[in-house]
Amino acid sequence: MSKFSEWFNNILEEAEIIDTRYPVKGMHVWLPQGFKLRKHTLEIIGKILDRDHDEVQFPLLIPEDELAKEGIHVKGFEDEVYWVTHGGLTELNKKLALRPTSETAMYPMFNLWIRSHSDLPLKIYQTVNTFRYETRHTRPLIRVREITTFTEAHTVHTDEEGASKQVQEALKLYKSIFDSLAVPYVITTRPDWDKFPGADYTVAFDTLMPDGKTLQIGTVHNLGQTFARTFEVTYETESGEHQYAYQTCYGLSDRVIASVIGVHGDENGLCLPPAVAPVQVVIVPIIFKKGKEKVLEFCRKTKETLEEDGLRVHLDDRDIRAGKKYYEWEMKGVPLRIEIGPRDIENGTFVVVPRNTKQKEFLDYDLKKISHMVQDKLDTVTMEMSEKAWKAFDENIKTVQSADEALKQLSGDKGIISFSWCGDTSCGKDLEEKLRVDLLGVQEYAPEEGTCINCGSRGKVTALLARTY
Ligand code: 5CA
Ligand code: ZN
Repeated sequence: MSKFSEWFNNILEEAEIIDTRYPVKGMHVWLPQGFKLRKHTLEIIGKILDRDHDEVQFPLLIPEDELAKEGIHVKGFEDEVYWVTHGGLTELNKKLALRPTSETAMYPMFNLWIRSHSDLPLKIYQTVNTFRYETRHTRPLIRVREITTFTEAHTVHTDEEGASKQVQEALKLYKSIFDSLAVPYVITTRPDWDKFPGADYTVAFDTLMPDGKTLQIGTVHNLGQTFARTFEVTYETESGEHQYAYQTCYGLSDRVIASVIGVHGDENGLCLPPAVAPVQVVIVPIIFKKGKEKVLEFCRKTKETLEEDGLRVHLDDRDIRAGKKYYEWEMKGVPLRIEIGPRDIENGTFVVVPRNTKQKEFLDYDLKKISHMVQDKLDTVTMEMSEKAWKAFDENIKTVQSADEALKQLSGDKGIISFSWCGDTSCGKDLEEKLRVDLLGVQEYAPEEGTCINCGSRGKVTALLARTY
């Protein structure tokens, strides 16, 4: 196990995010702290999607014949599907699949819902659990067999332009989601051999874990008319013709939460962006025998005021050493600690310590202004976390001129490697095999210059490769 894997598994347990001891491989229990982190992450995702998508919910079970309808799609998922074969003791005459994703659950309904061009565009999403019998090494949140936090959006358009515009729109939405979480990313168009089964093309977001391996944290697929033809998703044009629609879909998973944990964490534990931290501010009273009640009174008033202004606050008034409390809340990733002691009250000050810098600072205590001041501090934390994460990320993208140079880089710090590629499938696959890496894909607006680092012919695109999760 790599040092990062060990850290990751450890912190999930110590910070009470999930319990991995559930007796089904790849399926875990969300604990109260983790569930809150998940809830706030979903709030961010939901708020952004709600701008122009409607939230819906489809059933978990998909009839075998629907799942099987789209040949390429089912081929991509056939070895990953869980099947329900019995109802009690009765064998079902039609097997039911636990959804690995919901195209084949939704599109037969789209067929019923969509009549005319005026029904389009249709933009919906749902957040559900999906099931994939992953054969590669499972890891909590990163590669699970029950994806508990699958947010899948599906859109339908009258024409090709509508669908490709929606892909760009989805990329924008996902950027703002990851920006809110201060998680850096690269966006690439996946090579053909790695696109979503049934898609015309797939655009993916990848971030970097501290061990130098990338993690795919979101994908946007242009489905073209493939599914529309299979499921007869058609509409009547203004002039009365019947036409196949164009579709897109895009999804996020538990990996978004894994990336928040992995990207920002440090040797002291979690470091959570304020937007998703279950507790945003912890107040630790500094108590001596004398004046204890007064300090607690101040702390309570502070908590009340901050909460009234919408912050998530915890007052830790346990009868243990303050140092022990600091250590625990740091480990849990609380973005800001407030300390109030008798001397602060005398001086009209209080102490703030941001989790990311641990730099102690004295501020003037004024109940009327305190929420504003604390919010300001939290905004600074977010900004600094984002800057730090992006800096580390950018430093780990290296441009190489040869396959040897790439290999050398991969044996050291790993990270993301940018290179000139001819774009040829057999060359790309050969390179993947030789270096034991994944070709992430082609970067947008990539310059057409240089020499392919693998085959030596003219480089047509800038591509990225990495060791991946
Ligand atoms: N229907 C499309 C769009 S929702 C779809 O299923 N796309 S997907 O297969 O690419 O999955 C969406 C995202 O889920 C991926 O970007 C990936 O980050 C994540 N994901 C896929 N498999 C797993 C898994 N076993 N555990 C955790 N996350 C996963
Ligand atoms: Zn080549």
